[in-house]
Amino acid sequence: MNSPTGQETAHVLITGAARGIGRATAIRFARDGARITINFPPGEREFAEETARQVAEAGGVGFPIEADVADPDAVRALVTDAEEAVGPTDILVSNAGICPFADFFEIDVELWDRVQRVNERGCFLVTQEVTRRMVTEGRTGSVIGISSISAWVGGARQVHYTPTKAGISSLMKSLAIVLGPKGIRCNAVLPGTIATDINAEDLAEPAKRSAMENRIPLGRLGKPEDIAGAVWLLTRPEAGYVNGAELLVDGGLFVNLQ
Ligand code: NAD
Ligand code: RM4
Repeated sequence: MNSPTGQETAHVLITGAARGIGRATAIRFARDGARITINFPPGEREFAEETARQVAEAGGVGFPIEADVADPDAVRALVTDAEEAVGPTDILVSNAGICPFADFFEIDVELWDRVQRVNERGCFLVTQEVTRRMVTEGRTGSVIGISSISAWVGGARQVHYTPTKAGISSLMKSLAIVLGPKGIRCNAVLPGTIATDINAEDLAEPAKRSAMENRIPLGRLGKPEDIAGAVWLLTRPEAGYVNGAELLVDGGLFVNLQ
Protein backbone atom coordinates (compact mmCIF):
# COMPACT_ATOMS: atom_id res chain seq x y z
CA MET A 1 0.00 0.00 0.00
CA ASN A 2 1.56 3.30 -0.91
CA SER A 3 -1.02 5.87 0.03
CA PRO A 4 -1.38 7.69 3.34
CA THR A 5 -5.13 7.45 2.73
CA GLY A 6 -4.99 3.68 2.50
CA GLN A 7 -5.53 3.40 -1.25
CA GLU A 8 -3.74 0.60 -3.04
CA THR A 9 -2.57 2.83 -5.85
CA ALA A 10 -1.76 6.36 -4.79
CA HIS A 11 -1.64 9.41 -7.02
CA VAL A 12 1.87 10.80 -6.69
CA LEU A 13 2.57 14.22 -8.21
CA ILE A 14 6.29 14.76 -8.86
CA THR A 15 7.64 18.04 -10.18
CA GLY A 16 10.69 17.95 -12.45
CA ALA A 17 10.20 14.24 -13.13
CA ALA A 18 11.53 14.30 -16.69
CA ARG A 19 15.05 13.35 -15.59
CA GLY A 20 17.34 12.54 -12.67
CA ILE A 21 16.01 12.15 -9.13
CA GLY A 22 12.43 12.97 -10.17
CA ARG A 23 12.41 10.23 -12.78
CA ALA A 24 13.91 7.64 -10.40
CA THR A 25 11.28 8.59 -7.80
CA ALA A 26 8.50 8.11 -10.34
CA ILE A 27 9.83 4.66 -11.16
CA ARG A 28 10.09 3.72 -7.46
CA PHE A 29 6.43 4.56 -6.84
CA ALA A 30 5.47 2.84 -10.11
CA ARG A 31 6.67 -0.44 -8.65
CA ASP A 32 3.66 -0.21 -6.30
CA GLY A 33 1.32 0.41 -9.23
CA ALA A 34 1.00 4.14 -8.50
CA ARG A 35 -0.56 6.74 -10.77
CA ILE A 36 2.09 9.37 -11.32
CA THR A 37 1.87 12.91 -12.61
CA ILE A 38 5.18 13.51 -14.36
CA ASN A 39 5.64 17.29 -14.38
CA PHE A 40 8.17 18.74 -16.80
CA PRO A 41 9.11 22.28 -17.90
CA PRO A 42 8.68 23.62 -21.45
CA GLY A 43 11.11 21.92 -23.84
CA GLU A 44 11.41 18.59 -22.00
CA ARG A 45 8.39 16.63 -23.29
CA GLU A 46 10.58 13.93 -24.87
CA PHE A 47 12.33 13.24 -21.54
CA ALA A 48 9.00 13.18 -19.70
CA GLU A 49 7.62 10.67 -22.18
CA GLU A 50 10.65 8.47 -21.56
CA THR A 51 9.89 8.67 -17.83
CA ALA A 52 6.29 7.63 -18.58
CA ARG A 53 7.56 4.68 -20.61
CA GLN A 54 9.80 3.53 -17.75
CA VAL A 55 6.96 4.06 -15.25
CA ALA A 56 4.70 1.79 -17.32
CA GLU A 57 7.46 -0.82 -17.54
CA ALA A 58 7.74 -0.75 -13.73
CA GLY A 59 3.99 -1.32 -13.27
CA GLY A 60 2.60 2.20 -12.82
CA VAL A 61 0.71 4.69 -14.94
CA GLY A 62 2.42 7.97 -15.81
CA PHE A 63 0.83 11.21 -16.99
CA PRO A 64 3.28 13.81 -18.32
CA ILE A 65 2.07 17.39 -17.74
CA GLU A 66 4.01 20.47 -18.80
CA ALA A 67 4.30 23.37 -16.34
CA ASP A 68 6.99 25.78 -15.22
CA VAL A 69 6.77 25.48 -11.43
CA ALA A 70 7.74 29.13 -11.04
CA ASP A 71 4.54 30.25 -12.79
CA PRO A 72 1.47 30.37 -10.49
CA ASP A 73 -1.05 30.01 -13.35
CA ALA A 74 0.84 27.05 -14.78
CA VAL A 75 0.99 25.39 -11.35
CA ARG A 76 -2.76 25.86 -10.83
CA ALA A 77 -3.42 24.30 -14.23
CA LEU A 78 -0.95 21.47 -13.49
CA VAL A 79 -2.75 20.42 -10.30
CA THR A 80 -6.22 20.87 -11.84
CA ASP A 81 -5.36 18.81 -14.92
CA ALA A 82 -3.55 16.16 -12.89
CA GLU A 83 -6.45 15.68 -10.47
CA GLU A 84 -9.00 15.60 -13.31
CA ALA A 85 -6.94 12.94 -15.08
CA VAL A 86 -5.94 10.70 -12.16
CA GLY A 87 -7.87 11.79 -9.09
CA PRO A 88 -6.88 13.57 -5.86
CA THR A 89 -3.18 13.84 -5.04
CA ASP A 90 -2.04 11.64 -2.13
CA ILE A 91 1.68 12.36 -2.25
CA LEU A 92 3.53 15.43 -3.53
CA VAL A 93 7.25 15.31 -4.26
CA SER A 94 8.44 18.87 -4.90
CA ASN A 95 11.65 18.07 -6.73
CA ALA A 96 12.10 20.52 -9.62
CA GLY A 97 15.28 22.51 -9.25
CA ILE A 98 18.17 24.18 -11.04
CA CYS A 99 21.76 24.94 -10.08
CA PRO A 100 23.60 26.93 -12.75
CA PHE A 101 27.06 26.90 -11.13
CA ALA A 102 28.55 30.43 -11.17
CA ASP A 103 31.21 32.52 -9.45
CA PHE A 104 29.83 34.89 -6.83
CA PHE A 105 30.75 38.12 -8.65
CA GLU A 106 29.17 36.81 -11.84
CA ILE A 107 25.75 36.24 -10.33
CA ASP A 108 23.53 39.04 -11.59
CA VAL A 109 20.08 39.76 -10.27
CA GLU A 110 18.39 37.89 -13.17
CA LEU A 111 20.27 34.68 -12.36
CA TRP A 112 19.64 35.13 -8.62
CA ASP A 113 15.90 35.58 -9.27
CA ARG A 114 15.68 32.64 -11.70
CA VAL A 115 17.17 30.20 -9.18
CA GLN A 116 14.96 31.55 -6.39
CA ARG A 117 11.85 31.41 -8.54
CA VAL A 118 12.25 27.83 -9.75
CA ASN A 119 13.59 26.30 -6.55
CA GLU A 120 11.96 28.06 -3.61
CA ARG A 121 8.96 29.88 -5.04
CA GLY A 122 8.19 26.79 -7.17
CA CYS A 123 8.15 24.58 -4.08
CA PHE A 124 5.89 27.06 -2.25
CA LEU A 125 3.46 27.35 -5.18
CA VAL A 126 3.02 23.65 -5.87
CA THR A 127 2.80 22.73 -2.19
CA GLN A 128 0.20 25.41 -1.51
CA GLU A 129 -1.88 24.39 -4.53
CA VAL A 130 -1.86 20.66 -3.71
CA THR A 131 -2.40 20.96 0.04
CA ARG A 132 -5.14 23.61 -0.26
CA ARG A 133 -7.21 21.00 -2.09
CA MET A 134 -6.34 18.28 0.45
CA VAL A 135 -7.49 20.50 3.31
CA THR A 136 -10.63 21.77 1.54
CA GLU A 137 -11.65 18.23 0.65
CA GLY A 138 -10.70 16.78 4.07
CA ARG A 139 -8.02 14.47 2.69
CA THR A 140 -4.75 13.46 4.35
CA GLY A 141 -1.42 13.22 2.52
CA SER A 142 2.34 13.46 2.47
CA VAL A 143 4.60 16.20 1.09
CA ILE A 144 8.30 15.74 0.44
CA GLY A 145 10.40 18.80 -0.42
CA ILE A 146 13.66 17.93 -2.16
CA SER A 147 16.12 20.14 -0.32
CA SER A 148 19.88 19.36 -0.22
CA ILE A 149 22.98 18.90 1.88
CA SER A 150 23.39 22.50 0.64
CA ALA A 151 20.74 23.54 3.17
CA TRP A 152 23.41 22.85 5.82
CA VAL A 153 26.67 23.72 4.05
CA GLY A 154 27.87 26.39 1.65
CA GLY A 155 29.03 26.04 -1.93
CA ALA A 156 31.54 28.46 -3.49
CA ARG A 157 29.84 28.43 -6.89
CA GLN A 158 26.34 27.89 -5.46
CA VAL A 159 25.82 31.16 -3.57
CA HIS A 160 22.47 31.71 -5.31
CA TYR A 161 21.42 28.04 -4.86
CA THR A 162 22.20 27.14 -1.24
CA PRO A 163 19.75 29.69 0.26
CA THR A 164 16.93 28.17 -1.82
CA LYS A 165 17.65 24.76 -0.35
CA ALA A 166 17.76 26.11 3.21
CA GLY A 167 14.45 27.78 2.29
CA ILE A 168 12.85 24.49 1.22
CA SER A 169 13.92 22.78 4.46
CA SER A 170 12.48 25.68 6.43
CA LEU A 171 9.27 25.69 4.39
CA MET A 172 8.69 22.01 5.21
CA LYS A 173 9.23 22.68 8.93
CA SER A 174 6.69 25.51 9.02
CA LEU A 175 4.21 23.51 6.95
CA ALA A 176 4.60 20.53 9.29
CA ILE A 177 3.06 22.79 11.94
CA VAL A 178 0.34 24.21 9.69
CA LEU A 179 -0.66 20.95 8.02
CA GLY A 180 0.17 18.30 10.65
CA PRO A 181 -3.15 18.88 12.43
CA LYS A 182 -4.88 18.14 9.11
CA GLY A 183 -3.10 14.78 8.71
CA ILE A 184 -0.68 16.06 6.08
CA ARG A 185 2.96 15.29 6.92
CA CYS A 186 5.65 17.57 5.46
CA ASN A 187 9.29 16.51 5.38
CA ALA A 188 12.48 17.40 3.53
CA VAL A 189 14.91 14.99 1.88
CA LEU A 190 18.48 16.31 1.61
CA PRO A 191 20.48 14.58 -1.13
CA GLY A 192 24.27 14.74 -0.90
CA THR A 193 26.11 14.59 -4.23
CA ILE A 194 24.12 12.54 -6.72
CA ALA A 195 25.37 12.05 -10.28
CA THR A 196 22.74 13.67 -12.54
CA ASP A 197 22.60 16.28 -15.31
CA ILE A 198 22.53 19.09 -12.72
CA ASN A 199 26.18 18.57 -11.76
CA ALA A 200 27.58 16.66 -14.77
CA GLU A 201 29.66 19.65 -15.86
CA ASP A 202 30.78 20.56 -12.35
CA LEU A 203 31.97 16.99 -11.71
CA ALA A 204 33.50 16.54 -15.17
CA GLU A 205 36.92 17.55 -13.88
CA PRO A 206 38.48 14.24 -12.71
CA ALA A 207 40.26 15.80 -9.70
CA LYS A 208 37.07 17.36 -8.40
CA ARG A 209 35.07 14.18 -8.91
CA SER A 210 37.59 11.93 -7.17
CA ALA A 211 38.00 14.41 -4.28
CA MET A 212 34.24 14.18 -3.75
CA GLU A 213 34.18 10.40 -4.08
CA ASN A 214 37.06 10.06 -1.62
CA ARG A 215 35.25 12.14 0.95
CA ILE A 216 32.12 9.97 0.87
CA PRO A 217 32.53 7.08 3.36
CA LEU A 218 30.43 4.78 1.17
CA GLY A 219 33.02 5.34 -1.57
CA ARG A 220 30.83 6.52 -4.42
CA LEU A 221 28.62 9.36 -5.59
CA GLY A 222 24.91 8.87 -5.02
CA LYS A 223 22.55 7.53 -7.67
CA PRO A 224 19.06 8.96 -8.28
CA GLU A 225 17.64 5.64 -6.98
CA ASP A 226 19.32 6.27 -3.59
CA ILE A 227 17.16 9.36 -3.16
CA ALA A 228 14.04 7.77 -4.62
CA GLY A 229 14.21 5.03 -1.97
CA ALA A 230 14.43 7.55 0.88
CA VAL A 231 11.52 9.59 -0.49
CA TRP A 232 9.41 6.46 -0.81
CA LEU A 233 10.26 5.35 2.74
CA LEU A 234 9.14 8.67 4.22
CA THR A 235 5.73 8.35 2.58
CA ARG A 236 5.04 4.87 4.05
CA PRO A 237 2.45 4.46 6.77
CA GLU A 238 5.36 3.09 8.89
CA ALA A 239 6.88 6.60 8.76
CA GLY A 240 3.55 8.04 9.89
CA TYR A 241 5.03 9.87 12.92
CA VAL A 242 7.79 11.60 10.92
CA ASN A 243 6.76 15.23 10.42
CA GLY A 244 8.93 18.32 9.98
CA ALA A 245 12.10 16.25 9.59
CA GLU A 246 15.16 16.70 7.39
CA LEU A 247 16.50 13.37 6.11
CA LEU A 248 20.08 13.64 4.86
CA VAL A 249 20.92 11.01 2.22
CA ASP A 250 24.60 11.54 1.43
CA GLY A 251 26.56 8.32 2.01
CA GLY A 252 28.11 9.94 5.11
CA LEU A 253 29.60 12.95 3.29
CA PHE A 254 28.45 15.53 5.84
CA VAL A 255 29.87 13.83 8.93
CA ASN A 256 33.26 13.12 7.35
CA LEU A 257 35.17 16.17 8.54
CA GLN A 258 38.17 14.77 10.41
P1 NAD B 1 18.25 17.18 -12.95
O1 NAD B 1 18.77 18.37 -13.65
O2 NAD B 1 18.47 15.84 -13.56
O3 NAD B 1 16.69 17.32 -12.69
C1 NAD B 1 16.07 18.54 -12.43
C2 NAD B 1 14.66 18.42 -12.93
O4 NAD B 1 13.97 19.65 -12.67
C3 NAD B 1 14.62 18.19 -14.44
O5 NAD B 1 13.77 17.10 -14.74
C4 NAD B 1 14.08 19.49 -14.99
O6 NAD B 1 13.29 19.30 -16.12
C5 NAD B 1 13.23 19.99 -13.82
N1 NAD B 1 12.99 21.42 -13.87
C6 NAD B 1 13.91 22.43 -13.98
N2 NAD B 1 13.30 23.63 -14.01
C7 NAD B 1 11.96 23.37 -13.93
C8 NAD B 1 10.82 24.20 -13.92
N3 NAD B 1 10.90 25.53 -14.01
N4 NAD B 1 9.59 23.62 -13.83
C9 NAD B 1 9.47 22.26 -13.76
N5 NAD B 1 10.54 21.43 -13.75
C10 NAD B 1 11.75 21.98 -13.85
O7 NAD B 1 18.87 17.22 -11.48
P2 NAD B 1 18.56 16.37 -10.17
O8 NAD B 1 19.83 16.14 -9.51
O9 NAD B 1 17.67 15.21 -10.48
O10 NAD B 1 17.76 17.45 -9.32
C11 NAD B 1 16.50 17.21 -8.72
C12 NAD B 1 16.42 17.97 -7.42
O11 NAD B 1 17.38 17.43 -6.51
C13 NAD B 1 16.73 19.45 -7.52
O12 NAD B 1 15.82 20.17 -6.72
C14 NAD B 1 18.13 19.55 -6.95
O13 NAD B 1 18.39 20.81 -6.37
C15 NAD B 1 18.09 18.47 -5.91
N6 NAD B 1 19.41 18.01 -5.47
C16 NAD B 1 20.25 17.40 -6.34
C17 NAD B 1 21.50 17.00 -5.90
C18 NAD B 1 22.50 16.30 -6.78
O14 NAD B 1 23.65 16.15 -6.35
N7 NAD B 1 22.11 15.87 -7.99
C19 NAD B 1 21.87 17.22 -4.58
C20 NAD B 1 21.00 17.86 -3.74
C21 NAD B 1 19.76 18.25 -4.20
C1 RM4 C 1 23.52 19.79 -4.32
C2 RM4 C 1 24.90 19.55 -3.78
C3 RM4 C 1 25.64 18.76 -4.78
C4 RM4 C 1 25.60 19.45 -6.11
C5 RM4 C 1 24.16 19.69 -6.50
C6 RM4 C 1 24.02 20.44 -7.80
O1 RM4 C 1 22.72 20.49 -3.48
O2 RM4 C 1 25.53 20.79 -3.55
O3 RM4 C 1 26.97 18.54 -4.37
O4 RM4 C 1 26.24 18.66 -7.05
O5 RM4 C 1 23.54 20.43 -5.53
